Amino acid sequence: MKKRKYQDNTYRRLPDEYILNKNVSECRVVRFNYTTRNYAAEDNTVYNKYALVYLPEGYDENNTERRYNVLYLIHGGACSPEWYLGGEGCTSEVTRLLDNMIQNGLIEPLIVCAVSWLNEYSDDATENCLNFRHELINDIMPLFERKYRTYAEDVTERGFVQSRKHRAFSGYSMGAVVTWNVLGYCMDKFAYFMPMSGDCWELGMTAGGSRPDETAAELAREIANSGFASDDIFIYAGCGDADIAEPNLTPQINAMKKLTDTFIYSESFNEGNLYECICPDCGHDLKTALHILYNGLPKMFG
Ligand code: FER
Repeated sequence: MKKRKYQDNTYRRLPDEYILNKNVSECRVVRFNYTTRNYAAEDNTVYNKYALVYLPEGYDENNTERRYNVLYLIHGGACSPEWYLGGEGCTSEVTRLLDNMIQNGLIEPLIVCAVSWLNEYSDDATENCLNFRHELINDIMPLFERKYRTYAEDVTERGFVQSRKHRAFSGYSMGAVVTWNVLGYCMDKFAYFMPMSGDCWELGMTAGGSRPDETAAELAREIANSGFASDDIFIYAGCGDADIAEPNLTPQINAMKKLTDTFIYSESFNEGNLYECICPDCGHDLKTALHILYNGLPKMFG
C-alpha cells in the first residue's frame, strides 16, 4: 500500500483569522449519549454520560458511501468537552479552527468526538485518566462508530484494527495523560496520537519529568507488547514554551529519542514517528491546544 506524504512537522503560527468569530458557520456540534460502568471496580451500576461531537460541513448521515477520519479529543483538569466544542448547538474557537482548516484544504473533513474522563463514581482525576481507555473501547467506540460514518466497516475488534490509520486520539493536560495511556494500550485501534501540554503518568504523576528514562522505557515496552512496528504509530506531542507541563514533557521526549528501536524523532513523519512541537509565546491554556491542533492535525490519518 502506498504511504502518504507528510509535510514537515515544524511549528507554524496559527493565523488569527482561523479562529475569529466571522463568517460564522452553521453549528454542527451535537450531543452523543452513552452508558458506561466503573471498570476499576466490581460494580455493575450503569452510568449515563455524553460526548460532544463536531460534524464537518456537508456531513450526511444518510450517505453510506462517504467515510470520515475520527479524532477522539479529551479535556484537562476542571474542564469538560465544552472546553473544546462550546456545547450542543454552539460554535467555538476549535470548531472555527476545524471549519477553516477543512475549507482551506489543510485537512480532510473529519469527525471529532470530545469525550470526558470525569465520572460519577470517582473524584480521583489521575485514576480516572488511567482507566478511561476501558470506557472508550467498551462503551464509546462501538456505539459511536456504528452511529457515525468512520472508516470502521463494522464495530468489531477487526473493524477497529483495520481502520486504525483513520483514527486519532488527542488530549490536553490531564487529557494528555489519557492520550499516553491510550497509546500504550490501544494502539491496535489508533495509529495517531497528539498529547498536548502533558506528560505520561504511567509511572506516577508527572513521571515523564521526574523519571523520563523509565517512562520512555515503559512506553516502548507497551508498544513492543502490542506487536506493532515503529512505522505503525505517529506521535505529535506539543506544549507551549511557557507551559507548566513543558518541564515534564520535554525530558520524556528526550528520553524517548534515545530509544531508537521504537521512537524515531524527526522533522517529518516521512522519516520518523515522534515530534515535539513547542509553541512560542504559549502557556498552559487553550491557545496552546489550538496551535498544536493546527500544526498536528494535518499530520494525522494515513
Ligand atoms: C502535566 C500533565 C498534566 C502537567 C500538569 C497536568 C504540570 C495537569 C494538571 C492539572 O490538571 O491540574 O505534565 O504538568
